[in-house]
Amino acid sequence: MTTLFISDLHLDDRRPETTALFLDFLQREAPAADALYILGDLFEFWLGDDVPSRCSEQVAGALVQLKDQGVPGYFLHGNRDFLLQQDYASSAGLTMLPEEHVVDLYGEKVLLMHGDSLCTDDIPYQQFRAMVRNPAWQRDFLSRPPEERLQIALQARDASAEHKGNISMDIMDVNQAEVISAFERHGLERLIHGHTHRPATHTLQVKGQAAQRIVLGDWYEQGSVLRVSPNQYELAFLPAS
Ligand SMILES: [Mn+2]
Repeated sequence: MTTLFISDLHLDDRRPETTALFLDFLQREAPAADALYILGDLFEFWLGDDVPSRCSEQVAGALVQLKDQGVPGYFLHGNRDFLLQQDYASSAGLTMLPEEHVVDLYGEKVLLMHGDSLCTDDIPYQQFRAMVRNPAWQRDFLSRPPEERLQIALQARDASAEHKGNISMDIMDVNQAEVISAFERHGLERLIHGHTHRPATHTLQVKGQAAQRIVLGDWYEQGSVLRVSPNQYELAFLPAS
């Protein structure tokens, strides 16, 4: 009995080795799991469900195959693939989750999120997030020709890379008050998220109770997975072959 959690794969046709590592994971490890949760940034960017890439098609095929083997897949948006919609999710057999989702893991309720909404010290990013999460902005973006969408996405990514290079590491991490407020909002003692690319298990106090925040790692240099079984949480790396 194991449930798998991953995030921040940032799949991109320019890095086929990461797609290969993920497809290998889907074939070797995932079929024995109870479920697979993808907590955002599965893809490096997403121009719309009508603009497929080689990796998005490969991944959809592999996830459908996994579902046929009896392992359901769940997806919630990251800050890179927030435009992924129902058409692609259906083609991949994925169930879409809201940005904060509570899952029952072997009797314990656990909060899942991507994690970018916790990084409230990064004000320019939060402004960008509010803009691109606006349905009117999304409708306008998706109505543009794919080539134009690509240009906008590349510009946004370059601006983000420049911005990340210019601000301190502390700002890119979660805001502690925001973390506590997420725990309190849901009345839970465990949170799993990604986004910060700082895989770790943090213990903290929320209203005098011990709480745990588990951060998934990214897949740039190697894979990262959280394996949850009754009474055990194992955060592990998947070596690139
Ligand atoms: Mn992210």
